[in-house]
Amino acid sequence: MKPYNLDHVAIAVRDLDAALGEYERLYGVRPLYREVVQEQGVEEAMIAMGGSFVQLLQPLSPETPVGTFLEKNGEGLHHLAFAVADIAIALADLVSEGARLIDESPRIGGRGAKIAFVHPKQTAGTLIELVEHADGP
Ligand code: CMX
Ligand code: CO
Repeated sequence: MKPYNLDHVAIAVRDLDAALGEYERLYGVRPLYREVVQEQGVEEAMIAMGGSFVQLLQPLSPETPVGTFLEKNGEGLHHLAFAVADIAIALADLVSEGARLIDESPRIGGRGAKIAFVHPKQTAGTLIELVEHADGP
């Protein structure tokens, strides 16, 4: 299932309004959309930057993945997301290569996309998300 295209770079933030304010003031960009994704325990905002996106993530509570991350590491890079045309094929391909999947089958993320995560310990401490967009890559 190649190629993998960079879809977004995700940053964990404590205060989404404040982070968006800084992005707008410094870089003149506003989010394409903001959405609460209960299943992932986040409120997210997606900022278009050329061909890919910056995703800002604020946890809905401390015991969510992003809440735990913030507690341990503070604000900063949380994951990279790679867009794929067919996430089921990509996951099967990764399993056959010995990938350490967090999600063996896809979950639903922002804007109805199918998403799945690969463990950060396998790729130089970087959490990887796969995304299959509902409206195509
Ligand atoms: N990037 C890099 N390393 C990370 C990490 C991240 N985002 N999150 C955790 N880790 C590291 C920790 O530092 C820890 O390392 P050490 O063992 O060296 O201390 C190790 O992974 C285990 O972390 P933990 O704090 O004990 O947390 P868990 O194992 O309970 O959970 C993870 C980690 C990655 C499995 C969990 O965060 C997860 O399932 N993430 C996927 C879902 C997610 O992140 N959703 C939010 C984004 C939604 C979206 O993009 O739409
Ligand atoms: Co993401």
